[in-house]
Amino acid sequence: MRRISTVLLLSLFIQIGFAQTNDSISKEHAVEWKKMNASKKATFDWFRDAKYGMFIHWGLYSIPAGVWKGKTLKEYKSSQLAEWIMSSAKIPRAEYAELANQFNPVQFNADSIVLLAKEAGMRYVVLTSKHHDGFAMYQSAASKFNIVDATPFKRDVLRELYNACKRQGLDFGVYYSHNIDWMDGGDGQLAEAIANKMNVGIKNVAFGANTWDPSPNSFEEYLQKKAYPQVKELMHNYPDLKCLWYDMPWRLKPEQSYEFYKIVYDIQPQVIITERIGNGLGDYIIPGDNKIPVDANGIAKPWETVGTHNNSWGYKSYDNDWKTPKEMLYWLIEIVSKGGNYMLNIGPTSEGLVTQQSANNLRVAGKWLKINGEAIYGTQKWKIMHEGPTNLNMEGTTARSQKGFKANFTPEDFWFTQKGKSLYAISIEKPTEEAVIKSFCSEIGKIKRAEILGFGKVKFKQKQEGLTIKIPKGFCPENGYVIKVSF
Ligand code: JFZ
Repeated sequence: MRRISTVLLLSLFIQIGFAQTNDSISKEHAVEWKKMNASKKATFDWFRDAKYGMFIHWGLYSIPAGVWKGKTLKEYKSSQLAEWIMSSAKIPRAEYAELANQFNPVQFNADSIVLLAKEAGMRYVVLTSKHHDGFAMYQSAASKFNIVDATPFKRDVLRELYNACKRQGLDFGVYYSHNIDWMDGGDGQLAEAIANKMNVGIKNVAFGANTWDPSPNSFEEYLQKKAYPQVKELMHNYPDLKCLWYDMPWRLKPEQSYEFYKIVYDIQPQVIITERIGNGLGDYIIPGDNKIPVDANGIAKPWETVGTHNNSWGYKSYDNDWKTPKEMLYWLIEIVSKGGNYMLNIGPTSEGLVTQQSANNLRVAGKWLKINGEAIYGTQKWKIMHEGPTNLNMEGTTARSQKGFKANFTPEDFWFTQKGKSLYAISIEKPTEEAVIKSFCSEIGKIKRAEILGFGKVKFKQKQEGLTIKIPKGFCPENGYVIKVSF
């Protein structure tokens, strides 16, 4: 069973790299794109400084929560992600749509979720405004299949989160599944892809398409009547967004990707767009889900790793493999030391609640950030990213769910960042009596001052072999600490 899902997911990952047709956008559009992309500098600067965000996957799939007709996703032998249940269990559209009648998350409170993000030390929030199931989590005039018109709840949760972010000083963006729409997306251009021989050498050309009960309309009709209008509504109705998280462009054509870029730009020119818009037209790179690039130096655009908190994006009732606070901190500092952003996901339940364990872990990591955030926010990568024996290769959601997260961090592990004239050495382990940071040897210049964040100035010796610091007696933080040095 495990075998099967590994193979499926592996082939999925391989295909995403080939997800585009061979042609590209017109020359005129390429020139236009460059101009639009270059005009977004202020948002890129914001993005690079913000570092840590909250992803929220929430929709009708939180009701089945990984179980359909008494069978878990495991038994459906396809994607194990809870938000993929409509596809994995091949649920007919009309039957899936009935979930809306039950969706009544009366315990949802936007302010407490945003407060949680804040306590976790996150600087921005991105909500799934519409996922692959086609259900909009906001009031949409373009499709009645939305939370206000189709549920007894009748509240626009996107609006509520948007407002709560404004009140509490966090930035906001939206995820929008532009290409995959199992409810209204027709065949997702599958027939055309086959006719154009896009399937040559590829195992599953139908990936992401609704093959079990596709809507009778054409994909073009879906674009014109639902997808483009919905993106326009989002841009008109929720001003000052930071980012638009398009996803899964498999089979999308270059000019279609371009249109998705342009309609956003025309209404909110500052919004930066994920690589997954397709066809190379993104403003920032997503190296993969739960995946940290081994070498980030070659990534020319800003980038963001997105991570699940357990091993699913949407709420999955039987997955309690939560990242511990230390694991979260590891992901964050490894990513930040390589110059990227980390957006960590929560998947609220169908009542609108965040699992207790998930919230607790986020808050513990947030406490660390309260003290040590100076070494994270607004920093840049240094010429050295890490020293010490720990060397993990974070290869994606499936790998983590199957192998688990096994790491023995040591007091010799340090990750580095820089800001102005200061360097930061970040540890996530309890210190021993003495800290030795080899990369801070005399060669890098004379260190004038050393300090432990949240503690104060400390004595140090800088030699050819590195910097040695006596750790103050009784200083023993469970999840590590930061040494700041200035020149
Ligand atoms: C996509 C979605 O299908 C999924 O439900 C979730 O929303 C996630 C954030 O994004 O899944 C992907 C997309 C791309 C890769 C992996 C999973 N990839 O490129 O490795």
